[in-house]
Amino acid sequence: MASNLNCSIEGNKKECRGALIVLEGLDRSGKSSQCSRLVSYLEGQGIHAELWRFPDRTTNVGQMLSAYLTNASQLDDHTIHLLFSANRWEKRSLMENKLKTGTTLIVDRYSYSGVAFSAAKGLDIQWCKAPEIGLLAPDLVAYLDISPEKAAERGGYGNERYEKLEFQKKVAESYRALHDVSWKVVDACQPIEDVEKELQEVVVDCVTECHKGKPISTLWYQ
Ligand code: DGP
Repeated sequence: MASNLNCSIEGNKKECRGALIVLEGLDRSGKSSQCSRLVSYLEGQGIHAELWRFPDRTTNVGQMLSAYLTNASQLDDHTIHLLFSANRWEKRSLMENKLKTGTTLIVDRYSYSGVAFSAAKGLDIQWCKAPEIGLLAPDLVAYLDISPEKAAERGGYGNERYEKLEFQKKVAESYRALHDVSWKVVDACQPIEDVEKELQEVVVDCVTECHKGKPISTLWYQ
């Protein structure tokens, strides 16, 4: 089955694009490890995949975000929200090119983090969603589900701005308000290999659908 997914675009005959797959969840839910594992797995199956993450701290905007997250700078909540969104917008056309030329993107956080973290501060959820309109819609959102308390037990948080139990509880509430039935919710408290296996199955199905020509769409769905 895997080799059938290895798409060839020779002669531009075969409809083939990569999938946009987003992993979301609280801090310490295991997203980053699972994203890396997924990319290795897909590559092993002959599916070209890249690991992406937001915020992308390498750009000018990303450096402002990094300074904010490490408490080196202070910014109004609305301002930082728009900067997080800008950080996704500055990558939009590259993402689209990658997808169209057959690369599957495994993305560690996306617009859902943008909305969940700002709504957790009390900003209106519709206002938070607005700047994300027109970004590429993921073909799959996988949510690594863990309680804030359990996540906090995992080796502790670092020193960044949002890594506090009380705030993570509010983020969890925002994710609950934001999620819909299309999300694949995975119990992140299972052994790491079980989480990995569950993700592999849905991701391969999603990549297959995209290779068959599922159109690229934009946010938001509803
Ligand atoms: P990470 O590099 O995944 O550890 O993310 C850094 C922190 O930034 C983490 O606490 C989650 C938060 N974050 C990620 N994306 C966004 C966003 O779009 N908006 C806001 N407000 N916070 C975000």
